[in-house]
Amino acid sequence: MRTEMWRAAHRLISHRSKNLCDPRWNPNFHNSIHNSSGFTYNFGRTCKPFNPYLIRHGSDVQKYIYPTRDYIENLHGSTEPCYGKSFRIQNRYYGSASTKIQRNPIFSTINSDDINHFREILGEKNVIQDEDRLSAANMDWMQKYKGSSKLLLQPRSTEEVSQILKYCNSRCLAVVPQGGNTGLVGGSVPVFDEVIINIGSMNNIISFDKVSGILVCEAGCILENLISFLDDQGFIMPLDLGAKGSCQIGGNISTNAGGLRLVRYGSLHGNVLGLEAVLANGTVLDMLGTLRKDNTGYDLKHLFIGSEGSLGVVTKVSILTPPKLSSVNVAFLACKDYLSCQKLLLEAKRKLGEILSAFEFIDNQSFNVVLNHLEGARNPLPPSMHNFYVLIETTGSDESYDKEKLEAFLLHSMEGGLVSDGVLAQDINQASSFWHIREGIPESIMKAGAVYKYDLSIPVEKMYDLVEEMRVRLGHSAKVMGYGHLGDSNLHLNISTPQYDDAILAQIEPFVYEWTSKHRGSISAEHGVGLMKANKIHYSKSAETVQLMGSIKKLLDPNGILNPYKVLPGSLASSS
Ligand code: FAD
Ligand code: 2HG
Ligand code: ZN
Repeated sequence: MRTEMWRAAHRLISHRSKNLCDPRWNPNFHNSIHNSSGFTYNFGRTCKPFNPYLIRHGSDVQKYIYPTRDYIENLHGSTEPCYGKSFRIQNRYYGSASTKIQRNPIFSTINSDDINHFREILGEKNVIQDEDRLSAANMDWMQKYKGSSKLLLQPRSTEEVSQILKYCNSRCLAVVPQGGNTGLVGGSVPVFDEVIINIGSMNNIISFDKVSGILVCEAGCILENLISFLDDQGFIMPLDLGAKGSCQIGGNISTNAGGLRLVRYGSLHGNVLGLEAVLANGTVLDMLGTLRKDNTGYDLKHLFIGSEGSLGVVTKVSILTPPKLSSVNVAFLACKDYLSCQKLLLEAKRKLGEILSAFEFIDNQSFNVVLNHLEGARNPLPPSMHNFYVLIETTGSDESYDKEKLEAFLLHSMEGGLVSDGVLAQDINQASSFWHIREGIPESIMKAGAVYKYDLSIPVEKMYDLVEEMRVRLGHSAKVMGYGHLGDSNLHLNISTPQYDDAILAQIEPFVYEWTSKHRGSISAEHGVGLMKANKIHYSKSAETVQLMGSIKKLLDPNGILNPYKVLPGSLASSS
C-alpha cells in the first residue's frame, strides 16, 4: 500500500511541468483577428472543433436527442392585442405536462408592415426570415426548448437596437435577445413567436488599456475571440467556459456566467466595470464606465448582470482583465471518496493560496460518460477506476516558486491519503487534454441520451448527498452524475435517461428544488432561471424579493416585451 502510494506520488512529481500559457487554448485554432493599427478589431465567427453551436447540429446528437415537448396550438379564435391584430391562442408544454404556458394575448403578431419597417432600419440582409436560420435560432443547445419565431433581426449598432426596441414596444411585439444560444435553461430561444434579436454583428473591440487591463467592447464579441485578442496583449479574460467558441460576452453578462475561473477571479459582478444597455422603449442607458471605484448613487449596471435579457439588451461592456501569468500547471487527481475531495479543496486553498486558479470535480459516472462519448478523450490515469477525479490548475508568475508549492501540496495530499493517484501535465497538450475531459462533460452527456440538468449552489459538505439520494430515488431507471465547480460550491447534477419521461421527471422535481431550498442552496448557481425555473424562483428567493423584482421589471419594461415567460413567475412578469 505504502509502496503504491509513493509510486503514485512519484508519477506526480516526476512529470515536471513546463510553463503552460493558457493550457485551455487550442494551439490549432486560427482566428480571424487582424492586429491592425489602433484598437479596433473586427471578429468573424470562429469555427473550431469543440464548438457547442456546431455540435448541436451534429448527426450523433440529432440521433439521441428527442426532448422537445410538442406544443399545442388551440385555435380558439382571436383576442385583442395592443393594436388590434388578431392572433391564435397557443399553449406550450415544457418539462412536465403541468408546466403549461399560454401565449400572452397582449402581444401582437408580425405583419408585412413590420417586416418593411425593420428592413428600412436594418437593411434587407439583416432581417432574416430564412427557414434554416430561423430553425437554428428557435432551438436551444440542448434541443429541449423550441420556439416558432418567424423573424430574426441582426442590428449592427446600438442605435439600430434602440430603433428596433422602440418600434417593438410601440407595437407590443415580444422579443428575445439571443447571444451564442448556448444557454442551458431555455432563456435564449422564443417560447412562441417572439422576434429574435441577435447582436452577433456588433463584435468590435472598442479599446484596450494595457496599463489598467480594461477592455471595452461590443456585446456581440464571442468569448473565445476576446480570449485570443487578450492573449496577444498579455492578458486573459476573468471568465472561461466550455461554450467559449460560441457564447457572446453580452450573453455571459446577461446570465452572469460563472465558469472555470470564478474561484480565482470572482464573478462578473466584480469584473464588469460598466455597460451600455438598451431598454424596452429604446432608451440607451450609458453606464459604460471604466472606473474601478464609482459610488455615485445606485450602481444600476448590476441589474443587467444576470437578468437574462428581461430588462434590456446589453450592447457594450467594459471589463477588467487580469494579466496573463507565465506559469500555469494542471494536475488531474483521483480521490477515493467525496470527503477526500472536500479536504483536498481545503488543503488547496491553504497550501496553494493565491496561485489556485481552478478546482473542478468529476464523479466516476460523469467520467465514464466522457470516456465513452467524447471524441479524443483518454483516461490520463492507469485504467483502474476511482470514485472521484479532481482537476486543479495553478497560475502564477514564478515557475520555481509555483512548482515548489504545488509539489509540496501534492506530496502532502498523497501522504495524507487525500489523493489516490494523479498526473501533472508535462506540456500544453497534456494540460489541454485534461481540460478537454472537464469541458467535454456536457457534450458527452448530450450524446448519451436525454438529460435533466440542475445547476445548484449547495454548501460543499452537503453537495454530494443530493447526488446519492437521487441515485437511491431513481434506482436503475436513470444514470445520475455529479460534477462541477467544487471550488465555488457549484454542483452540476445531470440525470441521463434513454429518453424523456414525465414519470422520471416527477421523481426528480420538485424533490431536487425542495432539497436545495432546505439546505439553503440556490436552484441556479450560474446558468440562470430562464424558462425552466421561472416558476421555481421562490425556492431560492423570498416572496418580498421576487415581488420587488416584478416591480423593477414593470418599471423598466411596462409592456413586458423583453424575454417574456422567463426569469419571473408569469403572474409577475407579464403586463396586464
Ligand atoms: P444565450 O444562450 O444566447 O442567452 C442566454 C440568456 O442571455 C438569454 O436569456 C438571452 O435572452 C440573454 N442574452 C443574450 N445576449 C444578450 C444581450 N446582448 N443582452 C441581453 N440579454 C442577452 N455557463 C456558466 O455559467 N458556466 C459554465 O461553465 C458554462 N459552461 C457551458 C458549457 C457548455 C458546453 C454549454 C453549452 C453551456 C455552458 N454554460 C455555462 C451556459 C452558457 O454558455 C452561458 O450561460 C453563457 O453565458 C450564455 O451565453 P450566450 O451568448 O450563448 O447567451
Ligand atoms: C459546465 O460547468 C457547465 O460544464 C455546464 O456549466 C454544466 O451541463 C451542465 O450541467
Ligand atoms: Zn458550470
